[in-house]
Amino acid sequence: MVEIKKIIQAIQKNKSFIITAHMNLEGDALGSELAVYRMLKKIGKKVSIINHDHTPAIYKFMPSSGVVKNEMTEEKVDVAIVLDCSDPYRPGRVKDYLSRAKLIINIDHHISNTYFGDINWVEPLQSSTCQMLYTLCERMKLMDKDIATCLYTGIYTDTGKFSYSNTNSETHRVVAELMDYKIVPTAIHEALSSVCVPDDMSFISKVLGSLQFDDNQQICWAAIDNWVEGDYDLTEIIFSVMRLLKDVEVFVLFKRLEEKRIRVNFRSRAVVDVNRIAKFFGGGGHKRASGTTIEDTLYNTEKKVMDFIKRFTNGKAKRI
Ligand SMILES: [Mn+2]
Repeated sequence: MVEIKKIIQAIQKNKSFIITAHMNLEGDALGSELAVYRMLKKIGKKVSIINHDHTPAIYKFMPSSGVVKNEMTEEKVDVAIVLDCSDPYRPGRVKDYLSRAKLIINIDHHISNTYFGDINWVEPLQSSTCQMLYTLCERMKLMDKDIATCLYTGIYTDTGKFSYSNTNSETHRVVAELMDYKIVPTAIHEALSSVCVPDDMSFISKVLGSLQFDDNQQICWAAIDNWVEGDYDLTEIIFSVMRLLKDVEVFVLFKRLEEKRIRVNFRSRAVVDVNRIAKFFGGGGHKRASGTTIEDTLYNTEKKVMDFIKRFTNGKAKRI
């Protein structure tokens, strides 16, 4: 692994760093950022985390979560470390700050990664960016309980609590090592499982009441015209209920963020490559989880995406 060596050298040689990850922060993005932040702090580097979005409430239990900023105050910085991002647009507004860095390090596990950095460490077979960072952290001999807590959180969320197909023996070996640092998995599980407030429940029930299906009942979707980004991200909750449907292969959520700005999330159970579907519409991600944002009305977006998926799967998602 030549890239990991280059990254360690770049960290040792340079003094000031910014860290960022993708918009719509989740466990792997934040866990990666906070782990790298603490690693760099431990060896005396000047470092800040800058994100497009505010930190969702459920992740505030992570050590150092309070240091995250939304604006960059530094004029120049030696290195920008971009985590869990398949392309340089995923950090949203923070993309404009990347030119203030002399060097960009791209660490990611998305198969759709565009190798946009000066150093690109990309491993699509790894469950999460946090699983990759475990190796970096151990090589640098910087692991401690707080870093282990952040890394465990990212692996836990990106593997759907160790249930998705990206979970392999290496994932469990890494988690076993992390547990040796006396992290408290039950507390992490509790923090990540208490994920909404009463108002969210009625919203979720309306979405579930509006689910639509293709003729073969293998594709399930919902078009939501009043999506509000609240304290809690309801996307995964809704998908987790949709996944209870036997024999459904593809799950899609259309979320109207603005009149002509629709976030589309794709999930598949076992067969359909939803990364290819997202890519067709300018997005990306993984084979089993991907997304894109489309500048059009909710009605038009739903129609063109669903037409495409039905053609793509030939009406028989199981046989693809
Ligand atoms: Mn990830």
